[in-house]
Amino acid sequence: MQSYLSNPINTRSPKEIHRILKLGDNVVLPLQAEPMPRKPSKLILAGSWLWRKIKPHTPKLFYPVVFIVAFAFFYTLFNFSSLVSQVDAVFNNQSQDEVILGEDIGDYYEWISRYYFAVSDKKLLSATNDIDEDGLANYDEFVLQTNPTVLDSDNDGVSDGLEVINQTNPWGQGSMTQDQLKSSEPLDLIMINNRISFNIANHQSNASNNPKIDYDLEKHGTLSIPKLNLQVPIVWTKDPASFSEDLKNGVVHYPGTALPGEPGVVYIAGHSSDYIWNNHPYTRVFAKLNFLEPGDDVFVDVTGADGQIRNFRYVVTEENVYNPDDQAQFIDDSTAKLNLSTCWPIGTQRDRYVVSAVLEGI
Ligand SMILES: [Ca+2]
Ligand SMILES: [Ca+2]
Repeated sequence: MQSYLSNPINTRSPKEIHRILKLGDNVVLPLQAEPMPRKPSKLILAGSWLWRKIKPHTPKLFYPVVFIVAFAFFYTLFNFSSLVSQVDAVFNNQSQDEVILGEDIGDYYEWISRYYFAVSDKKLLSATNDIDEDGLANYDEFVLQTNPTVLDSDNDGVSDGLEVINQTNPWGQGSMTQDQLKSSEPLDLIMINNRISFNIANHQSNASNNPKIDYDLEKHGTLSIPKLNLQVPIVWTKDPASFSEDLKNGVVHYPGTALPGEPGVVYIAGHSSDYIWNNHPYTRVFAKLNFLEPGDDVFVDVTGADGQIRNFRYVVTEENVYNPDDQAQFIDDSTAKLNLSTCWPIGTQRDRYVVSAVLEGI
């Protein structure tokens, strides 16, 4: 007889095991593990610990909690718009300076405070302000490390702004150094050029006593040059800071220069080129200004304070090339003159090409 030992139990079939143990053939042995007790999470432990601590004090805490919740509710209800504007200010309302300066903002304020010790006038210290009227905004001066309080840092008779346009060294003789050239690359030369001319024109006009005709300068004028098949809005600019924007809407009249029909020089500038990323209809509006000849007609429309449109006819007399800061292009008290101006040669900011016309009247 075969012993159990010679035939270990683990080699037998389940049916055989059932027979030995006197179990039925179809019995299935229950095989259920005891469920493991779940360990409470740290959060629940912390919560229950806190509750044990707070529970004896709940009657005392009830009223303060109700008060805080009610206060928060009514504060939000009554101050909703101001809360929204606060949040909006944090996320959206960056100042113009913050946008221009970006991560340079700390370095910029540290730099300009060396020149304006204990001055906190934001307008004076603003990145777009041109305190010394050399055509370079404070941020341009920061980039070039020129003095924002001095028009001509090296005292050679050429303003810092004009040195930048001419690519000469604002701190000494000769051309810009390689470092200066590299620093000046991101500067907006068109804007610098416009500021230079604006500042000169503004000084000129403040000194003159031209009688002023009452116009509605909120409404754009119109410049028409039949020979160039050109009709374009005239924006009566008030501030050099808005030059770049105004030039996207037409040609600009320099504030302070004469108005149409007045004695003196009506100075109007337009683009002959613009940066490639400035995509607007007036990027090359004055690119063909040099095709005008003596005797050609130029018409200017302007709206009077009474709402009536007045039309003036000017006739071309001469064409000249000036430096952007040459006062001669803004001064002529002998007659009523219109100067149409654009940057020259095309694609550069070096000079101003100026077509002059005198008032004929119609
Ligand atoms: Ca300046
Ligand atoms: Ca200089």
